[in-house]
Amino acid sequence: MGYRVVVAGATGNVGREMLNILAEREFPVDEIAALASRKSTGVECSFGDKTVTVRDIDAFDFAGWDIALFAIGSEATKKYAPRAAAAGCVVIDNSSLYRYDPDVPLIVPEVNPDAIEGYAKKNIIANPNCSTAQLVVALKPLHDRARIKRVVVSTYQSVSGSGKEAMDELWNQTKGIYVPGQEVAPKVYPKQIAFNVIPHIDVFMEDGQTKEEWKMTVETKKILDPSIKLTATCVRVPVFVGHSEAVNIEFEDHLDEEEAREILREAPGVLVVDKREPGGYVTPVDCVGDYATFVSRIRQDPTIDNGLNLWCVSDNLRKGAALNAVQIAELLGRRVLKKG
Ligand code: 11C
Repeated sequence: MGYRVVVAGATGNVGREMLNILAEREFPVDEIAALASRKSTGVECSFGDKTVTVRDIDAFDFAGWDIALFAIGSEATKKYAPRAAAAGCVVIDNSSLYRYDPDVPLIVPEVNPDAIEGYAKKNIIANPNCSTAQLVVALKPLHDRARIKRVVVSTYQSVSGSGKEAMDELWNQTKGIYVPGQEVAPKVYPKQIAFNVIPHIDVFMEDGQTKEEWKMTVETKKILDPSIKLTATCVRVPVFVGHSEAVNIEFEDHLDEEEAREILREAPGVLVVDKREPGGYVTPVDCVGDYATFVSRIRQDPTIDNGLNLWCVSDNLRKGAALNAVQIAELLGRRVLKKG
């Protein structure tokens, strides 16, 4: 016997990947429901070699369904997640709505799987922001060995993190930029994204950092260790899929770059590609469609005691969103629901 599984937001970037990954990983699904807002009702979505017809989330009865993967944004989540949870369906939510709620576990299965035990307080589990998920997968095994004191991270985030409209904006702007009369004005982003980089993701906060930067700090503390200090600069780059991060780490104890490389080679969810030669590192286009968090350019930082630098890349729609949500569902199945 398997599970009755809901994917809410099935027509979006992340929802489509949730359906793909449930099928790819042969999650034990007895029945699948693909939900979206009324305007997408009737759209056909792929689920492995089958298709599912999208239903209206507003008219959907969650009673009798085991797990709902939500990728519908915070506003809609506020309306539908409590409804699903009250009907006995465990919600795994990709929005930021519940991430900072002390009664909701925020989980990256390679890092804090035991937090799953807290799911029952609200019947809701939160999935982290994409830029946090890949980072903590790389940090966790290093933290276990040498205790991280401080992290300085700069991100290079792809436009798929802002949804399909942003991908269209990059595509159309790129095509139109040198064709007189076909220029495409910025709409999703406040400045041109084609052939440019924008040091601004999510809203500005009072202290001058952006919400994306704040999320990386707060989420890393909740998932990995509240004692870690982290400062981030988050930047949007003209890449369709795959977030990259340049990471500087200061440890309590000395950690040799060779040992760090060996630790990361053994770490769950991590793939080390680190040849010190042209092309001996991973770029976003290499990681699209993959599950791993790739780590390259591991090297000592000689300007501080116990410092390392590394480069970390992952598919933001997969490990950064849909894959992590499906891994949480697998964990929930193994540890709690025990049906599959
Ligand atoms: C981006 N990280 O790349 C964002 C997308 O809190 O789940 C995901 C936002 C979130 O724009």
